[in-house]
Amino acid sequence: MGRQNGYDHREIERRWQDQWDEADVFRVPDDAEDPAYVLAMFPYTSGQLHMGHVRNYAITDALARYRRMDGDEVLHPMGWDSFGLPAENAANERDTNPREWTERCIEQMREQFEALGFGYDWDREVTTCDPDYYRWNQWIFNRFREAGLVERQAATVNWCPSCETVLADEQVEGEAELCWRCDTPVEERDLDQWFFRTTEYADELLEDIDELDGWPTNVRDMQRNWIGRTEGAEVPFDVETPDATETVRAFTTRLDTIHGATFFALAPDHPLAEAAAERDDEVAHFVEHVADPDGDEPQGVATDMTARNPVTGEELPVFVADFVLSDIGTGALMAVPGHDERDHAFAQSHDLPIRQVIAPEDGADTEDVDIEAAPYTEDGVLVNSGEYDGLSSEPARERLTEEVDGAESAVQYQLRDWGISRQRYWGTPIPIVHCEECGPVSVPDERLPVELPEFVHTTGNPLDAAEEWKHTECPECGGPAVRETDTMDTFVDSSWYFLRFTSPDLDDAPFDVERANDWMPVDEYVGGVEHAVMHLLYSRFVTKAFADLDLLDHREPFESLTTQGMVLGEDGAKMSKSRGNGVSPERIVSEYGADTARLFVLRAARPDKDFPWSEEGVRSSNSFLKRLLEMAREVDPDAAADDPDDPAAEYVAREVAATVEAATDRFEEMEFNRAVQAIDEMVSLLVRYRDRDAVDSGVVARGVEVAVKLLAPVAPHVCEECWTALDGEGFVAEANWPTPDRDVSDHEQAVRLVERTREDVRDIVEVAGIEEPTAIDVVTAPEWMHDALELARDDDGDVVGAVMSDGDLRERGEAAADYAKDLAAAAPALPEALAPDRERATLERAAWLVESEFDAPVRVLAAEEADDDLASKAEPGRPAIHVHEN
Ligand code: ANZ
Ligand code: ZN
Repeated sequence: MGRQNGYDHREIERRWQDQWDEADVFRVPDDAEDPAYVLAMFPYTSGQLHMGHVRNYAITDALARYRRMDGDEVLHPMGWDSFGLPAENAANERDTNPREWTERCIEQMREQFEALGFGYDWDREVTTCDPDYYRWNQWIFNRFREAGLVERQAATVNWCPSCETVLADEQVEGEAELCWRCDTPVEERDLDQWFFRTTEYADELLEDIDELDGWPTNVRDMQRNWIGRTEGAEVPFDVETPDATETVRAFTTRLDTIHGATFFALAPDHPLAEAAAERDDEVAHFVEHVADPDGDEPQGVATDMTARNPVTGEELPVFVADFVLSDIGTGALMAVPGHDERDHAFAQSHDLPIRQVIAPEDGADTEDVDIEAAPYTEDGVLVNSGEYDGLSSEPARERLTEEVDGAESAVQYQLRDWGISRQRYWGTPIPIVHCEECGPVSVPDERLPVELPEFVHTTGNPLDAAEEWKHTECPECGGPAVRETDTMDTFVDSSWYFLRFTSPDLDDAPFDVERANDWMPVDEYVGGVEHAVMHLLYSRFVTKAFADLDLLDHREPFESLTTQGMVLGEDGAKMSKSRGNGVSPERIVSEYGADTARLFVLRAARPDKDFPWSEEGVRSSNSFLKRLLEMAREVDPDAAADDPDDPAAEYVAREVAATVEAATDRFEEMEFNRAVQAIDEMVSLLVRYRDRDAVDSGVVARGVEVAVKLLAPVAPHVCEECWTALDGEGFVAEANWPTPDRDVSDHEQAVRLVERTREDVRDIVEVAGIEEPTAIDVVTAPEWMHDALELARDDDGDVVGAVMSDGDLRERGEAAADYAKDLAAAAPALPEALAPDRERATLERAAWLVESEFDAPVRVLAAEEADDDLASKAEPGRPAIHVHEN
């Protein structure tokens, strides 16, 4: 069957997969001596791999296999991110339950992974929906709660009044915000929700980004923005209510504008706003019905309170306004319509004064700015600000922070605590029991896991409907109590799974502290950029919290991060069902084999770049593999390859050594595309060399062996097959990574010399219209020119002087003087040239390439051996050439 493609990929691939498995090639001991941890973001269990997955997992597999051959003990595990809403939806659509559905998906995906030949240590498989895994989410919840990192707060959620349930954001459809099940308009509700206090770590999460130099810049920037630290000040305002004077602090980034404050505003749920609502129906109505911070027009309502500006002593009206958010700063602000957009809009709609207190730095003329028409929001120079007039914004802020009574510098973060409550079935039950007497009580560790009850099809949260499960007794007082029916956000599962892989079967702790310390941090983490913020930030938070709980010595989980680019459709657009430009991994694997699929996705581009699918590229990857296998089957594996006398053989041997070096560097950088390119070029050279008359078969055998080893991380099955043909011992997957068997430090210069010489020959043949060259002379420059070049290169001023101050060179007379002038003209960009003997040896070794191209014998001559006219045209790095013809 698969034979039509040159080799029976199906048979070969299955056979090697079985053999790796039997020989435990990818098992890694717990206590490795040279631990390397290579990890791909584990997949959500949708049941289907797409090309993006193939690429993601081919990247880490190639890296892991390379590191293993290079001597590391590599942890390269795989698991399943298997909780989440889609399983629940699928179960509802299909009359099954989320667990069965998920298990089927896992089976399918594991088979697909195996068919692709990914080398995972399956003994370490981790499945987040297993009670053996999620009990540790609960254990972690308990530890975090003890450490004060868990909080229960009211939060606004989507509520469908008809289904009587909370909806996830993705269950609210369209502009009209309708329930996905019953099309009822969704309402907002404040419910008590559980939070992990990520904000406790805001500073450290931000600061440590600076040290993540193995991470892409854009991801680091996205994390910085997400945390969103702003510096400012908090200032106390005395607020007069009908009953008392209260001090309310306001956060501001623009203390320099305080003379321009013309009103004061409170968030609708600020305690003083709520108190005002009790006194005033209009305020009450606004607080309950109107407040909508998403609306465009800022809205608000006046109150019976005033606030005293601590600098000017002015009485300012106090409003309750929807654009003041309760979880930013203090939930209260001083409004400066002259210099802030929202305050300006609000002032215009409520007919409040707009005052300019900042003028542009240059000009400093208030008349340049029409403050009624639009706010001036830049920094500038203070005006209308009493004794502060004339100061620039920045120093004014500093002085005011010092001089205003009770003012203090303050920072404000955009980062919020992590709301982990989900009103859904398919997740980790939050281990809390609500007791009327004791309030929310943690389920003690020894009663974990709190397992999910049986799934029932219902409109609301199935946990709410699980009456028997729900009613329990209070762990503290033994009285009747009700279980928490919220489950955890699935990002909790993925925030620490990389630790579980280090001791997956441990049953008295989530992970073994010592093992985790050994393996962590993950050396290379590879996944989609869509996780730049949430997953990666949560994982960093959890790692830091564990470190503070003495569960880990590391404070960052991922040393290096690669976000892989997309595999686009053949039309260059994102693969999608609607465009019909998708390519199924299953078809490619069955038509061409796993090795071809892997080779294609790795050679197409660097891991972080997008690239379009190309069936042509797939076919050419496939022929490359066929050719390698044919060569491996052809060569004589016993031929020795030590020191060939033939210069051509030596040329090839050097190219092989240089390829080893180049490909190794590329593997280190994960530039698999460039590694493959180097291997590809070397194989082409081997083919050309093999087809000559006189061949050193030892050199060819060594070259093929090297190609097979270098390609083994990318196309492992074919390479095992080649390895067997080469009489290799054991698996190529376990063979030693090759090292260069020759010094190739001058390889780059040698390549440049040979390339240039070949081009010069081509030019001469073409320009002179030579049809049948009979012989080609290549004449290298005399030694003294090399000396002159060296002197010129070492000198950084007077090149001619430097060259002519040398006695031997002076004796050369006019020839030396002319060359010195040429050098001076070209300086300082003087090329490095090989030493004369190396130059000749290099050309002699490469002569066969020229001979086979022009079908004429090549002589490499020293200047002294050639006629003067020709010799005088030679320069170091650029031999003179004469092409003879009949
Ligand atoms: C006076 C002022 C004058 C402000 C001015 C800005 C410009 P960023 O920079 O986004 O962090 N603010 C304070 N508390 C707020 C809250 N709870 N809800 C909404 N806005 C609030 O925002 C800081 C600025 O947002 C603060 O600086 C404050 O307005 C407002 F010409 O104070 B500013
Ligand atoms: Zn109780």
